Amino acid sequence: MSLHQDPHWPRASEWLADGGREVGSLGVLGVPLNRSITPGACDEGPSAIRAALVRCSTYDLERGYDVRDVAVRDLGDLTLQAEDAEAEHARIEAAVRLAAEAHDRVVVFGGDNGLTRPALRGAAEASGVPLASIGLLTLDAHLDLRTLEGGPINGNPIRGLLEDGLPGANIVQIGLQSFANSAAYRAVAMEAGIASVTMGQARRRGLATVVKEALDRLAASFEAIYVDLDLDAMDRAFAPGCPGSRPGGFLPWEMREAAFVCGAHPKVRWLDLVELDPSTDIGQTTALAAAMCFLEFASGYRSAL
Ligand SMILES: [Mn+2]
Repeated sequence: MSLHQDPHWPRASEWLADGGREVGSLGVLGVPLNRSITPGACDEGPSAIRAALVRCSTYDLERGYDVRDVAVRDLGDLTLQAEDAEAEHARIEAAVRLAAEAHDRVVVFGGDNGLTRPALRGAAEASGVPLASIGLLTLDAHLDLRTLEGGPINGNPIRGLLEDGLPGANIVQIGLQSFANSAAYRAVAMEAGIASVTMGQARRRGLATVVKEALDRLAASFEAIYVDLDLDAMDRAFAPGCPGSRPGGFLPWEMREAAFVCGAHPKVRWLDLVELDPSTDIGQTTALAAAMCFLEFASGYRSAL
């Protein structure tokens, strides 16, 4: 089946492939990391997000921006197969550092959530400021503070970053869910001074509102902000392609709004979209949500230029 071509309906996939116009500088890197606690196919995540972009246009009708204005560069996907976790992390860190040196903003298509640790480290190196000056916002159902014994996995990137020297006071976690975390790891978060907004709190106040507040608070103290957008913060019905999604999560429109707010914030330099496992996705539901969060982030960035 050949794709319908319409010069009056530019596809987001074409924008990503062609490079856009001249405003700003956005780099996109695929990181097909697949070391989940739940065995799966997160390594197919980057290509699934790219495939979903074929079904999206570049026009943000809601706000009047066209992301085609943004200069984008697709840096392709890292090769990670047949390496141990430490070697993979080193490759991810180096690749994100290069991407962040060359681009004003970087979006990473995951890959499981384990990539957040080396990606943030690489981004921080590129920015030339110490970890202590980097803020981290996670949109995630989970604390991701599991113990590091047994090596890095998708359940311990935040624990790893604490270990690396990112102070807990630099971290805000939004979307934490009941029955998806443990008291022991909640205590680790409290002890480290990590701020949190639970799913219920975010729902009552509005996700976009709490994200904006968190970013402004981090921006007051830190030089640059990394956003880890774990798609499993979404409701299970809208994220069947995430092993960790549960009933009661955010709705896709809330995640999209939050992604726009992040893109529009002057200190948010880096975003990852993680935990998409296309092998359990249904009708591209999760992949399309990921693709649209990416486009919302790009539109937010466009709005701020
Ligand atoms: Mn996570």
